Amino acid sequence: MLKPSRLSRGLRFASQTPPRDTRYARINDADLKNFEKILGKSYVKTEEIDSFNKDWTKWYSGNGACVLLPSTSEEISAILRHCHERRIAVVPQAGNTGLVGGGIPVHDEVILSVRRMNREFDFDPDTGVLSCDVGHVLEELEGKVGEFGYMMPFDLGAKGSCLIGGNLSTCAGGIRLLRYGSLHSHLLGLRVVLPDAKGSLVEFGSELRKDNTSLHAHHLFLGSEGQLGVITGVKMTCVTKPISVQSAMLGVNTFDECRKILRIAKTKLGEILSSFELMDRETIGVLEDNLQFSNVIKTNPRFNILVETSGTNIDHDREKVDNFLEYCLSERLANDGVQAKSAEEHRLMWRLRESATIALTLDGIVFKNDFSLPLHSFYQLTEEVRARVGGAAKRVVCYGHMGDGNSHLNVTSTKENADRVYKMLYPFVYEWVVKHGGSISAEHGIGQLKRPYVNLGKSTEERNLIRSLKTLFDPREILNPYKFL
Ligand code: FAD
Ligand code: 2HG
Ligand code: ZN
Repeated sequence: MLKPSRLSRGLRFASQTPPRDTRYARINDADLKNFEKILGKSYVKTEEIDSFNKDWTKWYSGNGACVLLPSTSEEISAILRHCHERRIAVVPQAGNTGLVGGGIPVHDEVILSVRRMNREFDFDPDTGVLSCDVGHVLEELEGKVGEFGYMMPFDLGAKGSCLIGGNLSTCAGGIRLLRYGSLHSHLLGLRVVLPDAKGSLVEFGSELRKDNTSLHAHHLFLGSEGQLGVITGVKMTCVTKPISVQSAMLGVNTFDECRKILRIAKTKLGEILSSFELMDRETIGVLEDNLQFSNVIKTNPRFNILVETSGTNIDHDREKVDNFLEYCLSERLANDGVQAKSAEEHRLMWRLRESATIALTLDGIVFKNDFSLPLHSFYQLTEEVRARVGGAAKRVVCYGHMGDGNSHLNVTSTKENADRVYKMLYPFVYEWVVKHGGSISAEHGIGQLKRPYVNLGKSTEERNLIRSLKTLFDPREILNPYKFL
């Protein structure tokens, strides 16, 4: 018989864990034998699976007793057919870098990892269309399409570990969205296996840029967090790799000035603007304290803005960035401005922004947030939270993709204070965001973290329609249960 997992339940606030649904079968030896018949013995793991049962944040740990590692859509179809018949709950998992516990079992769901789904790779340099399996690591895809003079239309700090399947399932955002739009702008088609009686393998869309011959149903899977079907392949557009990438940092006194600078960046940098990121003073503080990094801007400004441009002409782009900086300084919107003059300086600027997530983990407990907010109230929430939690928290920091209105407000605390800080934060921040016209998930998703709050601001009609869609795709509700659908 299967041994129970030795993992602890991790840090989980009791109110967020729904009880195990007894409609789901517990897997037995006969199930394992069947999985072994489909995949071969080596790809049905029951030992040393703790890393699949624990998420990146270490907040969530499941008791999935078995990890399945298929390498083809047909194998996934056979697995889902069996799980449908036996009503076994399944959690799809990709690179396991998600920040909301979406790819981790809540109880004893089987973990279906797509890590081995990385055979197909096809790229058409004329159209820029990529067709591939979903188990490719984002950074590796970036390198592969790079050989043809293209790049992926999005980029994340987790690029070295996350897989394109996970990116699609979370509808990942990242630092290039301002320029290239969301994954919806690039998706052309998907291959999906449904958790129905047949384990149906469905090809949605095509590799054509323009194809209005059906409903664009594949878009439903973007951001569906593994609750509608298992995505096994994708067809999407890539973008041409810029010849010139320029970065600059500005030191700014007030958030109001940051907003003005964003508008100026849009007009003065225009078509070459590719990122507009924010880090407040406290974010720089955590980088200095926990990673011993030093800021590129030496005057310890209240806000740091990191601007990037991507274009085709180095001299032209540098001149544009120079003019933009000069304008911001002469208008006294910024106190400081530095343009990266070398690849090393560019790397140092981005290292600051991309290391914030890691630096915070060294504080102890981290309460992560991922809000879309109208710019006029973007930083107000951080200030209110700072006043609200007072000395109970270790740190309240705000960074994020300001150009897209996406704030990553993170609050850290000691283990002893965690419960207190949690209660001060939730549901206060979620209600605040909805009241101010924002969204409680700009890019990371709902997962386990935000599940109790997913209906905030949503109408009954919308919720009912979405429930019906779930039932249509997953009639026995076996795929990623206990999550938001
Ligand atoms: P996983 O974590 O394995 O899974 C994520 C979700 O997708 C789960 O619900 C899972 O069930 C589902 N899933 C996975 N594969 C499939 C599949 N084949 N079919 C159906 N469902 C599936 N996110 C951003 O949006 N922007 C950022 O800038 C960003 N930066 C990050 C920086 C760091 C340092 C870290 C650790 C994370 C960051 N993230 C960011 C969050 C995370 O990297 C993304 O959500 C990423 O898209 C998850 O990909 P993954 O392969 O790790 O997926
Ligand atoms: C980022 O933008 C990621 O760096 C992670 O989305 C955000 O650490 C976070 O909260
Ligand atoms: Zn982000």
